[in-house]
Amino acid sequence: MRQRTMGTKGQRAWRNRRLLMVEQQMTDSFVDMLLLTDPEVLRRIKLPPWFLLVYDRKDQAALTETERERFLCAYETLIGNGTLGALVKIHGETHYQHASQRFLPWHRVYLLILEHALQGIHPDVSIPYWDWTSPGEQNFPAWLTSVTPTVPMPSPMSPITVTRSPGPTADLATLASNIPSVLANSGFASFTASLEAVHGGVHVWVGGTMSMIPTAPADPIFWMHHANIDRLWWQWQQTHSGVNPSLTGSGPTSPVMDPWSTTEPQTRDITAMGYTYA
Ligand SMILES: [Cu+2]
Repeated sequence: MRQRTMGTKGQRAWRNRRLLMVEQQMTDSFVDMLLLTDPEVLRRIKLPPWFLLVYDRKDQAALTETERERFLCAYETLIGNGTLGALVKIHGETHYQHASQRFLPWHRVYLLILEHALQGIHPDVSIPYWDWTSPGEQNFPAWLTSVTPTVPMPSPMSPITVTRSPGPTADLATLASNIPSVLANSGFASFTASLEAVHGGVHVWVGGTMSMIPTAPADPIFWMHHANIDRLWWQWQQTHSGVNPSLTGSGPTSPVMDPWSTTEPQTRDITAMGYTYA
């Protein structure tokens, strides 16, 4: 959806996004430069339709052939230029991004960083979500089975070659059958803990590279799986407004999503972060 004239919400979204990008020092691409432009200026100039202020993340099963190709092209470019390896390395470090209330906000920031990098290659690309809660998607996406890249890692780490050993459909269906009760949790602590547990089950179901924390993000399915987790959080947020992580300390309870300076309150509204789920 193109938003040429922004209301208060649009203005707030733009300001929040600009803050995020300045903090994350993500201003090296021209897409980012455009996103940082004052909305009043953007309103006056003509831009092609791919320049979206709030873009959609789409169901991977609904992507066109061209959308698949452009996603994979951008992903492979980031493998080649070292961006992906650097992000994989961060996931293997201790940022208390698992088994804590940081899990959802931390991965929300993490995905956005990859997504902006992808958009630096192809501005119309976003991270598709793999909706394994849908019976039609309870298998490994066929268009990705032959995508098993080797990801160079920052020295002195060895490159990671993606492998998988997906389990049976019935096991993925069993994992997915937990989601209604996960979404029925009314407190954030119980919601995130149960969602993280199901999420871990899907990592193990895919197997290989995805089953280990230090290697998982090398597999493109990692990002699509996490986009689905992020989407489920977003879905839960619709009916639990104001129910947020309780992060006030340091380490596992820090509100700062290190190694970035984005804080948990900045991750609460995905449209303010520039995206939504289709
Ligand atoms: Cu994960």
